[in-house]
This record gives sequence, structure tokens and C-alpha cells, in this order.
Amino acid sequence: MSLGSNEAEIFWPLGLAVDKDGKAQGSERSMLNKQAGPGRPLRRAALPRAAGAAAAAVLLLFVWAAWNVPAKARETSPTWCSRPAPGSAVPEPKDLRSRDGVLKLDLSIRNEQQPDGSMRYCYVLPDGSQAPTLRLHPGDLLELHLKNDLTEPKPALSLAPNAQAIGKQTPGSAALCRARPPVAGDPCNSGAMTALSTNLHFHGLTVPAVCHQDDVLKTSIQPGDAPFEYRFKIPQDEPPGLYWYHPHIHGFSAAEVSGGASGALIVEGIERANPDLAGLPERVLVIRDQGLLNPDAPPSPSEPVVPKMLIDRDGDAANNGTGFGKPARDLSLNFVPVPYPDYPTAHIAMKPGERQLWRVLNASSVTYLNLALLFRQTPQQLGVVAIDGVPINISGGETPSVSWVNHIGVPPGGRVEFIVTGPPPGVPALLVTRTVDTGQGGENDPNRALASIAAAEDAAEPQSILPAAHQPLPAPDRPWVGSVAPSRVRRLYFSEKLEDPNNPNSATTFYLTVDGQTPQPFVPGSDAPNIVVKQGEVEDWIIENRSTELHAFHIHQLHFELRDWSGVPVNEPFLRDTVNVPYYNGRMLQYPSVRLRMDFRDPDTVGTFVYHCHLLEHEDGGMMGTVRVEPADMAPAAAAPGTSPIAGGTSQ
Ligand SMILES: [Cu+2]
Repeated sequence: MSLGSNEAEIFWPLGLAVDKDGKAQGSERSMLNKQAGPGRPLRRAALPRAAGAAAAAVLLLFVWAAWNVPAKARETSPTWCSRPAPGSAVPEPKDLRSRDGVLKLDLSIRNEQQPDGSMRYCYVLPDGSQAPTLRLHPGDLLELHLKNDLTEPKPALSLAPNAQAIGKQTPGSAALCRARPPVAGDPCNSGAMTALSTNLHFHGLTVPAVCHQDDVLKTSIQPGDAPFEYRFKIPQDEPPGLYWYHPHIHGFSAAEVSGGASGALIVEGIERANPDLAGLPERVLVIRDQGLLNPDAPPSPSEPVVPKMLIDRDGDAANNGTGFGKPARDLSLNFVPVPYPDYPTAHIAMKPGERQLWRVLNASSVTYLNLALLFRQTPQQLGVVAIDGVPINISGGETPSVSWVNHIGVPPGGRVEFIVTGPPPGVPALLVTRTVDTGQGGENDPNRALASIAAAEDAAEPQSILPAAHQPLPAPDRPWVGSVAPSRVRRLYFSEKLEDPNNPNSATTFYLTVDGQTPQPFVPGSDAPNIVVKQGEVEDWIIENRSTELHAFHIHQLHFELRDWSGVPVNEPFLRDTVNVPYYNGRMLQYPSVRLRMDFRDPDTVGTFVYHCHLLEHEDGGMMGTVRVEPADMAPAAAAPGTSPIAGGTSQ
């Protein structure tokens, strides 16, 4: 578990620690915050103090070289998708706030091919600013007009070796290279999935999966189309927190999202769930990944030597199990790139010792994060208040509203909101991501620095401050999902298959299969859902991982509670919409799994929508399925493969 011994680490945010064999190390660790009194920090049992310091020391050895790398001049020629230079100050995305209950905006999605052949994508406002943060209150109306201004890539460049954003060896991306001309027609029923198509998914929101709201199965907007209207109300009972928007065109999600198409959406009122937050300055940090800027560079000499640079079948750097070496992707912080191999840090200035709420979105296409804040060599306490848009005290009862940890994992698509305290004057501080063990078949997510944090009395305040006045959130209408007996248990599993089993570099097909059904990659346009559920019910889904890499299970339209981790109960009385499913290592007696309590009680879940791996290359490659939630007053759904009714309503 210790970075000091150069072992990569599987992380579990706020939950279980697991060892290298994927075995849980004790569920009593999963709800550390149970023991925490107000304002009493907790050490995370999985990372003892000594190990934490050793980890920090090793990490600092190589990130220190990146300290104070002079910022290059910003890019000179203005372009639609311009980006800050490495080493820049971290800019804040523009805030767009609802007024009188409405947020209305025009947004354009654009792309720009780079000299290396890679493609940038960006959401642009009429004033030229990119990726605004949309801020609405529960009950507010969002009216977003999306214009598709995507243009065709230059054919000569579309197969450039570094065109990682557009050149994956998956069936989905193979289709990209054969991009068909856009299909004219009704964007609500087009279903066209081409490199020039786009749409929007509002990740985490419980709004209906229908056209003009949050449908991604048939909605597809083409470049010739008029601006397309998204129009829906934020539900009155949507928990306050950090959500996000991104395109969701099957086969092309990874290209558009890793190219930069993403932005934050905040449901206001988190201080109503946690009065301690009232009046805190808040900072939105969007962490994206992108193709390596320096793909051919050797690792920094200040890094420990990594045995062999492995390239996996996706063409990325494979997980080498050391915590170091070439990453699969570069990361950026609010678009400031922090490129391999030297990781020149982005810069954040804070007033000394100031408390702020950091609202962090992992908008990466494939990169897992494991965030830590270091002052000199010491990991600091982060006060986690919300996961995946939902305050952690959502269940009511005696659940504390803050959980103090010294590192926190965030899968692709996940969010974490935490209280940080700025460093004292003169104390160097770093926001880092520690390595994540993604499994033998996974990609390399090494230790690396993201931002240096400097204490300065004259540091500007973030542009947004949480209101000082607050009214407590009303109690939820429905009982806590964890206390509801599930109607049935379903089993699903992740698996992968090489096109040519004898050729590790052949294309991979990715499956997410309901147990008992025939594995097949997601079939666009199919009207037959993989799973039929009844609105009003609660189910347990056990998701197994039969592959040798970590996957991130995500479902649209609803949140769930993590119940078990490979059969060991987990005490997590809060909600997620994206969760890691630990990898199989080839030696385990059982496939690793998670058990999730799925909440289909909200009437807005009625409809057909998707669940998938949030590693977007996997989703594009087929790791996705559909669920149809039928209205409560319809006849009961027939028993389907992979289900087992629960006698007497007791949990299995
Ligand atoms: Cu996956």
C-alpha cells in the first residue's frame, strides 16, 4: 500500500482499503467518519502516518524538479479552443448563474486540429470564453441552445501517431476514421453517431432521459442543424453539489471529452446541507486528460528508474505497477496542461491559512485520480463534504457532514468536494495525484504533481463565495435508500476480448453483460433494453469485473449506495453515481465485485437510459447497456436473466 516501497496503490475513496490481491482489509475502515466528532480530524487507517510521510517524500523528490518552471508565454494567436501554457496560473471557468429561476445560454461546440494531428474540442460562449460553470438552484429552469460547429479533421492528419484523442484501436474509433457525412434529419431521432455528431449528457442529474432533456441514445445534433434546445428544470430535490456536462455520442465520447469538451454544473445550496460551509470561498477545478504533449520523451531523471516502458494494446503506456513512468495521458487543471515528463505545475494562490471549498471534477476520459495536498512533505487533511454531487450526510441520522482524509480517489466522471486550508506563508504546497493501480491490463496513472499552491496576503479571492445565510435542506421525501429492502438482485459483469487472442495488439472489444445474457458490445439503435425495472422499486446490482483492469461503473439518471466490496459489507451511508470495480488478477478464487443499491424510486427515472464504464474508450468500445424503467402502474416486468427475486424482501 505504501508509495514509499514503490508499490502502486488501489485506492478506495472514503471506503475500503484493499490489498494487491483485491481483498478487503477490513470493513471497519470504510466509514472512518463515524468516529469523527465535529472538527476532529481523522487519519485514514489505510495510510499510516509514517507511510504517508514516506509517500510524500518520494513524490516530492521528483515533483520538486517541476517547481517554479517558468511559465511560457500564453499562446499568441487567439483560437476557439486556445489553452493556457504549462505553468500558468489556474484560471477559473466563467460562472453563469440563473436569474429569477432561469439560466439561458447559447453554447457552441467547436474543434481544432493541432499540428501533431490531435484534436481539441471546446464549448464556447458567444463572448469566446470556454466551458462555463452553469449554476442553478433546485427548481430552476435551464435553457441551453447548443450549436454544433464541429468541422472535419484533415484526412492527412487523422492517422497521425500522436493523435491519441482520435486514434484508439477500438471498434468505436475505427468507425471514427471512416467518419460518415452528417445525417440531416430530426436531432431527436437521428441516432447518428459520427465524428461530427454531438449531444449533451448532464452527468449526475436526475432529469428525464427524453429528448431536449437528458437522452443520449437517440439525440444527435449535426453541424448543419439549427441550435438545439436543452430545456429542463433542476428537480426540487436534486442534492446540492457538483455535476457536469459532456457529449455522449457512442463511439466518439472519448475523442470529444479528452479533446476538452466538458464543463461543470453546480446545483447551489451545499451550505444548506452543511452550515460550516456558509461564507467559504469556492474554487471549481476541472481535471481533464489529453494526449501526451511529449510522447517520445524519456521519464524525468529525477524519477526512480522504471523497468520497462510498456505500451498496452490501446497504444497507451501500460500500468507498470511502480507508480512512476510514462502516463497514459497528460492531465490539465482548468485547461492548464501539466505535461509529462517534468510536470511543470499550474499555480494557485491563496491567502495564508484560508479555508476554501474545492469542487473537483475528474473529467478525464481514462485517468483515475488519487488527490492529496502536501505541505512540504506532509499530506494535509481534506474535509470531504460531498461525493458525486451529493452531500455525504444525505442519509440524515448521525452521519457527519465532513469526513477528514489525507487522500481521496476520484474515478473518471466522479466528483469530490472538500474543505482545504491554505498553507502558512513560505510553506511550499502541492496538489498532487498519487498513483492508482489500474491492474495488469490497465493504463499507467503514475504519481505526479498538478498544482503548486502559494500563500500570499494579496492573493485574489475566488470569484464565487458560498452564501453566509442558509436554511437547512428539507428532509427527503423518501426513506434512505440503504434502509429499503431491494426488490431483486441482478448480476452484471465487465469483460474484455481481444479480436485475435494470439495478438495482444489486436483490437479489444469491451463488454458489460447482464449475467445470463450473451455478451455483446453495446448495440446502437436497438430498442430492446438489457434490463427492465419498475419505477418505485429499489434493486441491488452486483457488478463483477472479469477483466484485468479497473473499470468505473456509471449509470445515468440516478445515484446508488455502495453496499459490498467483493462481498465484504461497506459502511458508506452516502451516494455515488460512478464507482470503481476492482480488477481480477488471474489468481483470485472469485471475480472482484461491488454490490450497489440502485434507487429507481424517483418518477424522473422513468424511461430508457444507459449504464456503462466511464473509461470512455471502454464505453465507445462497447462497454455499455440500457435499462428501461417502466412506470409504476404498468404490469410487472417479467423475470429476466441475471435476476433473482428476494423472498420476503430480505437482502441476499
Ligand atoms: Cu472500463
